[in-house]
Amino acid sequence: MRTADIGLIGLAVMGQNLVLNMADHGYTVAVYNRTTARTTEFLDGPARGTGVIGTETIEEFVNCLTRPRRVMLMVKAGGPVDAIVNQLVPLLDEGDIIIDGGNSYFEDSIRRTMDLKERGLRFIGAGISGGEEGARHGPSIMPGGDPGAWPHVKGILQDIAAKVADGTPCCDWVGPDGAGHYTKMVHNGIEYGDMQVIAEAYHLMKVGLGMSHADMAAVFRRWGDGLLDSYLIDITADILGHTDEQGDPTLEVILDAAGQKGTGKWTVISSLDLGYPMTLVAEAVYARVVSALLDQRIEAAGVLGSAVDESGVAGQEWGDDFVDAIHDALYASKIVSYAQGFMLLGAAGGEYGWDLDYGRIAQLWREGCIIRAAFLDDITAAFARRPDLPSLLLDGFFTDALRKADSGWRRVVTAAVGAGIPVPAYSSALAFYDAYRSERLPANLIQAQRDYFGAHTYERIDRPRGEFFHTDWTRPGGAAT
Ligand code: NBP
Repeated sequence: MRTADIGLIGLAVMGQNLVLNMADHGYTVAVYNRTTARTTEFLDGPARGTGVIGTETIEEFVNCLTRPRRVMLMVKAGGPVDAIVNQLVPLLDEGDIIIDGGNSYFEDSIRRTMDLKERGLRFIGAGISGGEEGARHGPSIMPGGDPGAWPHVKGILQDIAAKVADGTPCCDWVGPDGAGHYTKMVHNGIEYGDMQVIAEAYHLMKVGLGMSHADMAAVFRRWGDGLLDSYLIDITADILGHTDEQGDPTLEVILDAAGQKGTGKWTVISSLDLGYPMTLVAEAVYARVVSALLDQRIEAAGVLGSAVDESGVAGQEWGDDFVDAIHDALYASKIVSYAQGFMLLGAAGGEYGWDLDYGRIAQLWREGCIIRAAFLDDITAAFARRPDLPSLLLDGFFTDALRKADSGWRRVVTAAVGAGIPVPAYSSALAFYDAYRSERLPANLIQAQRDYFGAHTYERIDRPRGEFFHTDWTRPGGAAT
């Protein structure tokens, strides 16, 4: 019987492409899929001639793996992962390894690492990004889980991962239990933010400045050669330049109701749980939610009247260099978004006991994944300068970048508000930036109100932290206690 270096379960789009990627790198892969027809189609189609071993039962699959067995799951996240794990457990031996490469919720990965450890098995929750193309030719891989498993899968996962220019793989050990899937979740949250800041630029150029699609595509191409050099900017230029058979922009026939699969929402929920601001990603998630209220929006546009004049009239006052100001608003907002993302990773590291290497995480995202961007090198450099940097906004490079972008950013938000063009990501990022750099905020009033109606007490600026006071607010000069 032929033996396989690794086995993969789940032959949908991601699984098939990862198998072909592994085969390209000289690994023999055994495959199993719940629906056998899919396995047969794969073996007769894309996998023909690759040496991939097809199996029809999970027992046959397990029996052809070299030890310790390495089983990668690429099935739908949630129940299907537990279903397959439960089928595998009785068939595996001590020390065997299960790698979940799907978009699993990090708390499930924490649970699975513990449960499988108790059964003598080793679990890895590996976030994988890059979609079909990444899976086939080199994704970003963020593995976490049982550290004892890592040496046994490191070679394969780093071989199939994307590489940065110097050959460093976009795959490295992130940390224990759920750390890999948490990092992937934050990656996806940031992806929501990146997409929204680009969408706002398009909206301002289209309905504010009345620019043609060819001109907008050219702007995004130019931006892609500069500070904003990234995959999402490049594909946006392609999308804006795409026309149908009649020569009309394809983009404009696409219904403006955005979908989502939930990882952005998970990121925001975690940020609320940990008490850390993820305001830009939250706005990006809500922007999709608002877009999906299509029927209500159409009714409201009739009743309330849309503020947006699509003729480009709004932008007549905005000045010739307004496109440069949009660039600055986008760049500054992106800096805020990543600063928030890394602050959240820091908070999660503290909460869950993960010793995360933030500079290395930025490099895991440098190639292969959807948020890949030159900008990530600046983040790695910032954490090299100061590994315990509390926020990217405190690093000199980003401080300078924000100072330079400041006036354009404010100009864009002000103009957009004046014209009734929603820019939730740019404006919330600006609000966060202004709050973050304020020595004093009006939270003293919030504390006073809380104390007034609920006797929640407050701390004083002239006394050490941790001493709490209460005022009887209904009596003039009421006693402080
Ligand atoms: P899907 O998420 O669409 O999952 C389909 C696979 O899950 C099929 O192989 C299916 O088997 C299997 N499956 C299901 Br559904 N329920 C099962 C069960 N109870 N027991 C066994 N197998 C079951 O596939 P995908 O789009 O390739 O994504 C795989 C994972 O990778 C997901 O977690 C996804 O979120 C993640 N991911 C996807 C992308 C992407 O671009 N698509 C990118 C990054 C990460 P069947 O053939 O018998 O129905």
